[in-house]
Amino acid sequence: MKIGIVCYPTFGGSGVVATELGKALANEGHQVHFITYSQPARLDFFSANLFYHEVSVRDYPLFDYAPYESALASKLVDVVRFEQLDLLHVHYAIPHASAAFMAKQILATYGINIPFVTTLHGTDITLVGKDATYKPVVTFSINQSDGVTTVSQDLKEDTYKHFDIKKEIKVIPNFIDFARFSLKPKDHFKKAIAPNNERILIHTSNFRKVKRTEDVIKMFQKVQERIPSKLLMVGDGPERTANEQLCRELNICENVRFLGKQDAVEEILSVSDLFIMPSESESFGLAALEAMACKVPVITSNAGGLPELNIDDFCGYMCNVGDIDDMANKAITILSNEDVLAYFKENALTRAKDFDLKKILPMYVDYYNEILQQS
Ligand code: GMT
Repeated sequence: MKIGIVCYPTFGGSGVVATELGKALANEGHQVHFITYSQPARLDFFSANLFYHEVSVRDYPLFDYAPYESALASKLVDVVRFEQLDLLHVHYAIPHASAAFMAKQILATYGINIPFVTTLHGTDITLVGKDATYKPVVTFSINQSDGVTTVSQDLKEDTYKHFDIKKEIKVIPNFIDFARFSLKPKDHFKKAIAPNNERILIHTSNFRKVKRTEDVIKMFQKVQERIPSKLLMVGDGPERTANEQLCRELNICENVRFLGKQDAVEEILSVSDLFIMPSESESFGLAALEAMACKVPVITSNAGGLPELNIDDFCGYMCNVGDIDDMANKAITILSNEDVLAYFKENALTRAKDFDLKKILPMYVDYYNEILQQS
């Protein structure tokens, strides 16, 4: 197959899933064309089956806001025509699904029928898409998609609840590539971070409000009072400065390190004992899955699709959103006994294996074939 992939080429979860999916499809012999405004973060190598087409937006003094959606639709028309693509797969509804719809209409005037699949990732539905500013366009472009997938059953139900959707939605969960995410021998990291063999807790995210990073710090403050421990905060975003300030107020700075964005997150996860994800809303929780693949148990909220990933009292625990005391108590349960910790670590890996790329990739390929047959 010749597949065009459209995504946000940033560090966000939807861009990561799109890029990893494209790489895996290319490995299987499909030809994959990424069409984005910059090179996706994890696509910095050569592969015979991978192509990158940059969408450049012309600036003009008249524009307060450059019309990215029109530039993307025009680029899609160009790439589909000249690379003879079979199918487009757009990740994140806004503005990718509506740009694909526009491109499809234009291509029809050339006698070309190109089906497009839209994958909804979470905030395109739960936060941004629901907003009246975008809702009519999101509803229309989902209904016009030839195929629609969500990354969890919960997101599927949310989509039907908040939008007037006539299309059947297929659930295809996030996946993990064990070739990259697995326990790495990084003992020297561990010694540097926790010289006295303290437990290491970790959080990775884009530090937006929805991630409730403040809860991570507040629960950690309680944990470190009972168990010698360190906290690693990986990533960057709007809440980081306030979080650093909170650490000063709580007088725990010597036990907390803000590492910023990290490429080799699997190496840092490999020295960690517990991953914390207290999100207000989370359609799947890819970052938690990455941790589990590196044998790190997780404490998550029970929001959104997290119960479809985290099994309570097996690979970690789930707590109500904002229940910092419960999160701290459960963390102490996992961390205070060597055997208990080993049990949860083993189970984290066992659960992650349910989302092995090798199991999930065929679901996408089968779905593409189904859509191609219908159109
Ligand atoms: O988590 C983020 O803030 C990034 C966001 C995105 O769209 O880039 O991630 C969403 O998509 C991921 C991949 O499908 C999911 O694993 C995340 O749970 C989801 N984030 C939210 O729903 C908040």
